[in-house]
Amino acid sequence: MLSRMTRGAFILLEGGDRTGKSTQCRRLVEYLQGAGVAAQHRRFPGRYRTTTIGKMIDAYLAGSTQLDDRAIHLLFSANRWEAVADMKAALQKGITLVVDRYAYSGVAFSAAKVSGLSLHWCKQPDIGLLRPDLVCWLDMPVDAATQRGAFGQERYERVDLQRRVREYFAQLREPDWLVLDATQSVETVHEAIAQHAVDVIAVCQHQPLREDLWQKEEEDNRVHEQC
Ligand code: DGP
Repeated sequence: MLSRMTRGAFILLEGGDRTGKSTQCRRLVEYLQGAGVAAQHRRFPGRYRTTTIGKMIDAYLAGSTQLDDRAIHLLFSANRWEAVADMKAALQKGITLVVDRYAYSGVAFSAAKVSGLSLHWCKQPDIGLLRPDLVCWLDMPVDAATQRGAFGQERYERVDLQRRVREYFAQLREPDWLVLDATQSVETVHEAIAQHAVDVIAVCQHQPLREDLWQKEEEDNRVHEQC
């Protein structure tokens, strides 16, 4: 007998600080649940902050510990890897995950630091992670984001760094990303995300999970090096 088991979709919201990701994640989960879709909210490094690695990241973000830029980069990545089993289990149960930040933030924020870590180096530890079915990039000029409440309170909330983060998101952007002007109203942004999310959930429910983040690019690089 053919299995009628369907999987949930991995929907990711990415972007700089204060672009409205958390609000949009909550709105999308509420909308999907209201429409009868099993959906849950995850955030990095959020729910997974209870782990030893998560606590180290918290202490670093709060400024109570200092770490080498490479060391904290690897910890952020390890925090994603330790979440994989939980995420896979949820997706395979048919639960759609709406995720606030992931490896793209990981690369953009680390590469944006003055120590000048390359994009190539930053991507390495996340190669082979679960690949999102939909990436929504909430994009807005940094000057507009700084006008939003409480900007400047966290470690990375500096205008120069956020500008470089935005540039790195632009470099990481893939052709199938949904790019949203995050200066629009909450409702307008929500409607665009919700419409795409519903389409993606329908398309990917019978497809296997994609555990190959940045893998193709890495294989292409290897072939190129061998030529
Ligand atoms: P948030 O709780 O989403 O506001 O994230 C806290 C800060 O941590 C934010 O400035 C972005 C940054 N951040 C999130 N994920 C990563 C990551 O994987 N690597 C680095 N270097 N920074 C990250």
